[in-house]
Amino acid sequence: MPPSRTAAAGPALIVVLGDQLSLGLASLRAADKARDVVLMAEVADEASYVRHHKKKIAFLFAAMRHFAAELEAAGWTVRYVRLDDKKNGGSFTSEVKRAAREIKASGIVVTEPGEWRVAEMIRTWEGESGLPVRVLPDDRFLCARGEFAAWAAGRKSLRMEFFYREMRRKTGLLMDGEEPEGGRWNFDAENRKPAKADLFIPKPLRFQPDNITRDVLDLVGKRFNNHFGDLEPFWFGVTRADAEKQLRHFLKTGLAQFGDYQDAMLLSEPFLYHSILSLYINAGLLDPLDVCRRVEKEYRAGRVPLNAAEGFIRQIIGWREYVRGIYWLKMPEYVEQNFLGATRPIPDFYWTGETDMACLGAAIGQTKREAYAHHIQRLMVTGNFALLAGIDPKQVHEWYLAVYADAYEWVELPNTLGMSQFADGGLLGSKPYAASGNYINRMSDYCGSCRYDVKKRTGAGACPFNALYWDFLDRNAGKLAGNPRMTQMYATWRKFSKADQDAVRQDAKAFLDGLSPWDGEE
Ligand code: FAD
Ligand code: DLZ
Ligand code: SF4
Repeated sequence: MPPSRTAAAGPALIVVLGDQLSLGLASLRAADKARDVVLMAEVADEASYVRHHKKKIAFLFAAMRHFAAELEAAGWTVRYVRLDDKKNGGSFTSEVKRAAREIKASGIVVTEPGEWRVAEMIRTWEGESGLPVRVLPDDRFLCARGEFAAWAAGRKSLRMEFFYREMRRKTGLLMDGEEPEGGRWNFDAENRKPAKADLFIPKPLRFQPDNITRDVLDLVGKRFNNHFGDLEPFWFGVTRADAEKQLRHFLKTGLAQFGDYQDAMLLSEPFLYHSILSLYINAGLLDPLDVCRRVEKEYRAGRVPLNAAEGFIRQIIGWREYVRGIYWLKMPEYVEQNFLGATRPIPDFYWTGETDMACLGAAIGQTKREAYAHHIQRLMVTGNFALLAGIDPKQVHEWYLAVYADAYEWVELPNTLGMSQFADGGLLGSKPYAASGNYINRMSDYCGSCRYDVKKRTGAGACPFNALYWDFLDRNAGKLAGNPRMTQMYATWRKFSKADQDAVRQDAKAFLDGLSPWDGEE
């Protein structure tokens, strides 16, 4: 139901945000197609509050324009504000006020946004417009915010694994009656294989930009030229139909191997067996539950193994839902957390990609080109380095929010600040994801082409991850040595000779002192 109104009242203004591109959106379901007006707006404030990757802005604007056309074709009246429209006031609030006034709206309806910042903005709309504002729950997620808060209440530990089991039971996905399919909830132990470049590895589909997308590419090229990343070649899908094609392509060519090689990294294969679906799911072009049901169907039909189907479904109904729950449970304080007291500015090479550490060069170079890196690159290369080097977690968060096409704060922040930087002191993970060069060498082919020697801990040419790893443990012993999951690592560190410990400290300090902080210019 739209806001209450009399027979003579004007239409409701239905605000659809850039990541709400779903035909079944709660606010559209609540609207009267014959009478209400949908507002979608490209606004400068949203495009520039962090320096979003050019491809991310282009993807979202092109997807928004195509979605508006899809709504119009389905009979909706859509008021679409382009970034370069002369009267565009540059913010959600200015555009909502202007539209409400011009259409003589009787009220405003919006589905709850993905970000705290935008939720705070929406709170002001009633005062700004003088109209009633209805905010509807975003039921594209499986677990409502209140449901997550109820699950979390009174628990000592909010581990994802227990939440995930609830979601399996709730959806019935991969269940065998009351029991998990295959007798276990989690088959991760089977998902740790390194990959070899001679495997057959599928490539994500590449979509040709149509005229609508070409217009957006011209606009982004002109207006956001100083933002991070390459705009072209632009090959992302921008419609529901494109996203559906990529989903089918993944089910057919990638899913079966997804589990086995989930943690692997290869120089020549940025996408490996990953789905490249997060940008479509997060923008609303694919429904997460539908994606999971289709994955289960592949397993039930005997076309993919259980470790692949379970691993994939866990990422969506487990991790994705869980991080969203944590975000809304803990914001706004969450973004300020800095458990390890890390204060070093982010090094310039995160923005320039210029580093002679081959692993970081590969992950950041690929991020610049594609606005994409897979989970282990984000967690164990760029994230691990920032953690070991003691980079300010807020700066790390702003980097991740800007550079990936799938990044919205509700999903990016808990992954970065919590999982990757341990800045929440262990809410998301029981120990920091800290690793030396040995892990990267085991899971990738990066080290072979690096000027550093991954086998060397200290001295000329030693892999920087090695001294940094031990120095990280040493620097943070007061906070981490009591962690039962780190006992083994601290025991090893204590066995180092005094001279070896000093060499680690000295090399780490020299390396960290040599980092150039980013000065705002690429
Ligand atoms: P696949 O590997 O094919 O996984 C399938 C799907 O599972 C993804 O499409 C995604 O919807 C979901 N998924 C997987 N892992 C996670 C996770 N940890 N949290 C939430 N959903 C997950 N994901 C984002 O969607 N947006 C972000 O801004 C984001 N920032 C991250 C920052 C850091 C530091 C880290 C470590 C992870 C981040 N992730 C983020 C999670 C994950 O890296 C991406 O979802 C994944 O790489 C997207 O690529 P894909 O679609 O090929 O995923
Ligand atoms: C990320 C983004 C960008 C770059 N631009 C817009 C925009 O112009 N219009 C819009 O409606 N949404 C945009 N977004 C997404 C929002 O910043 C925000 O992340 C979501 O609305 C979630 O609250
Ligand atoms: Fe990265 Fe060290 Fe391997 Fe070089 S040797 S690629 S810096 S892990």
